[in-house]
Amino acid sequence: MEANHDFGLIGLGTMGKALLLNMLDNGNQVVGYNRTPSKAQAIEAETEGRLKVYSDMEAFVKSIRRPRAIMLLVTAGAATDEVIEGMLPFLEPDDFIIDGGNAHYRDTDRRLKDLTAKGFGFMGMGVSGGEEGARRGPSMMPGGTPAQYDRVGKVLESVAARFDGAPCVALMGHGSAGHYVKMVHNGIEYAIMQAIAEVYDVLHRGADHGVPEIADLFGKWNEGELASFLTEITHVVLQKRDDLADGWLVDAISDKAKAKGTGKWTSQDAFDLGIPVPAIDAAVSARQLSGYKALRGEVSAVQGGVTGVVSLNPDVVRDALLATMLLAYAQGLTLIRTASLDYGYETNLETVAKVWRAGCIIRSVQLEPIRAAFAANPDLESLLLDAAFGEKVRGLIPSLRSTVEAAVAAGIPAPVLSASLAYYDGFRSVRLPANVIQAQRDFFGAHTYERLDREGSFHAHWSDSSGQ
Ligand code: NBP
Repeated sequence: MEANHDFGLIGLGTMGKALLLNMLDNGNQVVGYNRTPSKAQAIEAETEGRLKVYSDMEAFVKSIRRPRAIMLLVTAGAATDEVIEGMLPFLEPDDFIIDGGNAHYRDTDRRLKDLTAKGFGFMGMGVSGGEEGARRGPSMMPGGTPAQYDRVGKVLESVAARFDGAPCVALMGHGSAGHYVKMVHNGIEYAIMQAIAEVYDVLHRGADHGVPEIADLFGKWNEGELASFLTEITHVVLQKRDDLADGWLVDAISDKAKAKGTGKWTSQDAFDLGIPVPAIDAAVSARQLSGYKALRGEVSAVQGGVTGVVSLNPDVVRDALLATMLLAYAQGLTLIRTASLDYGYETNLETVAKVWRAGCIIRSVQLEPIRAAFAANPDLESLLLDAAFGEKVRGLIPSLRSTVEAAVAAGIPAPVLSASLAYYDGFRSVRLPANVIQAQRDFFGAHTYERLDREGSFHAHWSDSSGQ
């Protein structure tokens, strides 16, 4: 059989099919594989012979020129291992696999080690933008070596989203850096989505604004500093009428949100690294709490429901949302910085902000100034230390504080807005009450404490502290 393709893609589900069609449209010699033959045939029929799609792995692999480059877009976890195992017998030295699924970065580390030992190349790559992004231009976050990137850079750059002409794909660093950056991208996504939902709740339940009014606000906000993919789609979502009943679709949708785990992984890894990302933690918990719909009903029957009223100028709420969005980026990027140092990724944060400016779910007009902040100081430990970013956040904080105060007073939960404010207040506190924690730990566990006025570890005999 003649090998007449340059790039193969396995897994033509939502993302894989869209990305492969995008590659095809951009002049790449690509070939597809899908496990279920009927889907493979349907895609071939749809593309009227322009695309070959196999469901025979050997024939698929052999149709690609050596050394081969094959991308996977299958469900993360066991399915990815299964697909890799299934293709190994047909691979030859120097063939190269790119996993574009949402793999956990530790799985990527493992696969990289295993496949390198077997003489194959392997790269973990985050892909963001959903189906529409994959079809029209995603943001892509590969990890690996410059030589590996060179092997696939051309095809990736031909399909990536563009910002001011620059493709939204670049090397995120060594090893599993690409999947790490994608994981944190998703963590930030969780925080911003939840913040938008909280703002909706404050306006809807608290301030009695109707769905169309809130839709108009999001439309207006999307023309200014809040312009972002998530603001834009919220504007569209809130304008959608229900096809099955009277009213707005959003009112008919169950208030239980599901999750696939990338937000939780971000929090878990941030805990391991000792980096606070409280907005992401709060967003993960909020989704989990939303799942307890029946229990919420029972507790509400016993404790009473939310009855408070919020009186706020919508511009204040807008600024609260913008502050929260900026603080979510700040938390996520500090986490990536630490992971890069601890895991040896050598990630360039300017490059991360660069590829997030278009194509991905967390794209917003705020990412260009963030890129500029890291261009000016690549080692910036916190965006709050950048003069322009810091000044912007400082100006928005009174609005965030008013919004959180109003939500708290009304009994409307706003966990991400509140956690973001506490993050900001925590970092601008020269003195925090952790002295009390140190004292308590020393009291019950003789864990010792440090002092402000001298070096060393100290232990107090607390039980004889009768006033001395
Ligand atoms: P889908 O569920 O739409 O498609 C999954 C694909 O994996 C199908 O082609 C399926 O083949 C294939 N597959 C599975 Br499942 N098990 C397989 C196996 N054992 N052997 C061979 N093929 C197998 O997922 P998707 O939404 O396209 O997501 C794909 C990846 O991209 C995931 O890792 C996801 O986390 C990531 N991602 C998704 C999005 C998004 O917005 N959906 C965004 C960014 C990243 P079949 O047709 O035979 O069942």
